[in-house]
Amino acid sequence: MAAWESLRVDIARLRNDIETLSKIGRAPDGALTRHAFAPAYEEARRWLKGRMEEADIPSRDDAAGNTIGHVGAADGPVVMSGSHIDTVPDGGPLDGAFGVLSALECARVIRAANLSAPRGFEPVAFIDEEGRFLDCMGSKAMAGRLDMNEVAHAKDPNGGSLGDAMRQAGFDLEKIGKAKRKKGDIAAYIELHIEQGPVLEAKGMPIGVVEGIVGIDHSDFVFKGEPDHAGTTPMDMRKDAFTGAAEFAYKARRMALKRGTPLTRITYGIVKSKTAAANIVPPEIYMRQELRDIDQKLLKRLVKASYRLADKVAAEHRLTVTHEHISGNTSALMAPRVQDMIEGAAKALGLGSHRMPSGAGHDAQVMARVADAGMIFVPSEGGRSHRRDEWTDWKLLEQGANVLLQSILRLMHAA
Ligand code: HGY
Ligand code: MN
Ligand code: MN
Repeated sequence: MAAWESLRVDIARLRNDIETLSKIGRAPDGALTRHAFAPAYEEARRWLKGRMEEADIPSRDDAAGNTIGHVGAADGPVVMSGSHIDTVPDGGPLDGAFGVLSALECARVIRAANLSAPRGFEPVAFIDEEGRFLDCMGSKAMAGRLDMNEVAHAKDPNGGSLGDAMRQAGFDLEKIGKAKRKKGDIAAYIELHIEQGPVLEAKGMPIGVVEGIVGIDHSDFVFKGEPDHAGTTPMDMRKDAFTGAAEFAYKARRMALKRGTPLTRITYGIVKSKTAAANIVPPEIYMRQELRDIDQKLLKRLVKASYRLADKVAAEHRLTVTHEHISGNTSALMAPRVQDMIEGAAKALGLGSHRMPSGAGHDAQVMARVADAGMIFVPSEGGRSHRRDEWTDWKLLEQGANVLLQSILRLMHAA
């Protein structure tokens, strides 16, 4: 047995980091929100770099705003691991943060062990995984997969531009292309994450080995009618944008259930009425549609079908509708050799594992386009995530972080 096989994470140190980071961006009402490039995010970034500095781990921010450390071999392809430290609005303390802070903990253990592995290791915090501006923006920049048209037009839900947000945080949108890493730079990418769903807990399984990650499409719809008096305009003489939008959402859901797979998801998480008045027939409704599936071709067909359905429903309601693709993520399979390594590392630690798909999007699906990629899941309490009571027991977090450490070490020593 190689000496590195007995290395383990320090859960007290990792716990301290998770608890500290969970206070950065926490409002007095308890909501935890760290949007990419916002002041709370930049405070978290400074704190993270400070933690690396304390552990003697050199770190840098790339041109897109990703934060990257480095330990071990100075040259050649690296093994990379991380996730994101941005959150959804009023999000949980573990989504993304657990993966970044576990990668940091692994870097500390590897740094202290003074390994002579052939490959170096880089912990990373990718910017804007949650898509304040663009889903997985940081990993897309690193993998050279940014759509520059989307970048130029990227706005947050309040209309703020990506360029302005980057400038305020000390970055330059014009230089974002410089974040792309050279081909062959990254030998493998591995990400540890909470499952964010109920499967592992229900199975009583401590470790999930991700086989593939769903593709995601975000599209905007605007239904337009007429702003008439809500009391005097007879029901059959209105052009009520909300009624059309609501019928569309209901029918699109039915269509996705009928034509999709068990992994198809359709969600309208942002719906806004232009007139905020109870006594005006709503003239304009904006909705963002999110569609997901692991079958990328089916996903495309469903998106197109939703556009056709919107046209049909709008016409039936004497409304107009526009639909526009905003951003997306391509589905990806995880590399079989990394899946095997994760399974082997779990087994060596005496832990059972379960192979499964991911219905959540992750930076790993972008990195899979330029490196052998893999993901480790730990159970989520009650399957809860994207909410403030998202949680996982410390013991399970420790086990997941040790599987990550041992998988990284295997990858660093692999030929
Ligand atoms: O939306 C997602 O699936 C991920 O949490 N960003
Ligand atoms: Mn998330
Ligand atoms: Mn996440």
